[in-house]
Amino acid sequence: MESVVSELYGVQGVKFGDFVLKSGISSPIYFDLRVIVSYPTLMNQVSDLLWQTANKAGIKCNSVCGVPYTALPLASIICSSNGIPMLIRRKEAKDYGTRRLVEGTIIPGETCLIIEDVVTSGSSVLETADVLRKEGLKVTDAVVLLDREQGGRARLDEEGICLHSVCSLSKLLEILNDQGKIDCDMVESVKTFIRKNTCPPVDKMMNCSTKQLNNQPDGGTAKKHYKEMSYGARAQLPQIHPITAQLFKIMEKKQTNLCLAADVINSKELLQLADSLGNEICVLKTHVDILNDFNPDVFKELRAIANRLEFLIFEDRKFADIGNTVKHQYEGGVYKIALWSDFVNAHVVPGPGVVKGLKEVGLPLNRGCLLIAEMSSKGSLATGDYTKAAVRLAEEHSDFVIGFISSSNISSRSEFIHMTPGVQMQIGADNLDQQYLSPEEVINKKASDIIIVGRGILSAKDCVEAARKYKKAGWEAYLSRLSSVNN
Ligand code: S5P
Repeated sequence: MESVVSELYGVQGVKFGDFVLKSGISSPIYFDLRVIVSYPTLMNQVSDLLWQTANKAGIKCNSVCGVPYTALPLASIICSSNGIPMLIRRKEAKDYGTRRLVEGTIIPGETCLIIEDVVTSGSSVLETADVLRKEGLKVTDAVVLLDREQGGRARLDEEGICLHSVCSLSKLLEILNDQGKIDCDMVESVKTFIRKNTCPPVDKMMNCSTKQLNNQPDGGTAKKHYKEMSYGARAQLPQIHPITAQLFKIMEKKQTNLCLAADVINSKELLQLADSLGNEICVLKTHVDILNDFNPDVFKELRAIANRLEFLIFEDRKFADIGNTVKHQYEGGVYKIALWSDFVNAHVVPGPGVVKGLKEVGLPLNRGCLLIAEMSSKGSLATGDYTKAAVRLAEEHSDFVIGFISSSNISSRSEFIHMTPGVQMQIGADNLDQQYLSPEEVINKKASDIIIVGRGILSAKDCVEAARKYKKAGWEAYLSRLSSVNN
């Protein structure tokens, strides 16, 4: 193993320095094991070690599946050298209609062994296990080249998966230190980083205070997920999209989970609302196409207010066309939405193309997108399998999709945000089939994250006072949700 560790260091599969992770956290160590595909001898050695580890543990399996993408070629080598059937998990379904997520012959009831390169929180292994289990396969073990010792083992254990690692991070540090490749200061700095960034087991997390949870980077991606986690803690999750992280931080700092649906038809009124209610909200939602007097300067001003008062802008465009069309609708036309809107939303009815099209424009600009998984209007067709398909689509495009428009919490992944429209203090309906739930119902009972309020605020005599009332009600519902599950 020593020689493999040395080789990994030599090909820069493991690097030391100052790296900013996707979550924004600064790390002294970085793994990029994708590079090993360029070194066939090393690939064979790593595959060999993985298989030896499985054998030593006495694992019996009918097939092997590598977590995409880095572990795919490792699984291929293992299967080919040892005569074992392989399964390939697709990250993206080939066709949305038939949705084959696993390629290969699946015999329900058989056992499949998962192979992975690096385990941190365990979420990638769990995702693959979920997909395999949904196909009727048993998943009881996973073999990994490197365990970063950040809580992944305990989390997988809770999900009935035993993790076997070829090497732990502590062992890797020891080997590289013995070989004189890193000094003792670096070893300490990495160990300190790991200590501070370890996910606690779920049972311990249940006893954590909100403050403790805020310091945990990955406390809630496990079974007891974000119902128990503070917004601040979720901002630190390793897989979090930068927009969602920013949003959670704003929510925690301003103590608000209120989004204003600024459904006004006059630009001046829109800017005045943004200015006077900006302190109370985390998001301002626009419908740019209802403005009678749109001009691009309005959105320059709106952006300036958003930056000053710290809220995000969400253009509720509800894209619903083929990828090529939505790309133009998002980027161009009169409104140039991608220029000023932090995130947008899309219907999933066209299939993955709508997300792919929007992503081409939004990803380079660091924008995000919500998928409309449910609607607040009476008789909505977005229910059942349609809602589930939206969740799957979000999971397949989590580099761009930040969450959902939904009436409740519909995904187990803590990095997704849920925003719920149809909120007023009084449960009821309008005369055009809009249906209303209370902030308490939406945030505490249904475990959504953000209430979207339009006329509840806009029709009030004093909009600022009404916004404060909704802000308080939404925040109190959130606090009582946290305390009811963490006590
Ligand atoms: O299902 C939905 C989705 C959305 S985004 N139901 C909704 O009402 N919305 C939007 O939320 C709608 O377009 C409007 O801007 C806002 C609700 O406004 P209210 O006045 O009924 O609170």
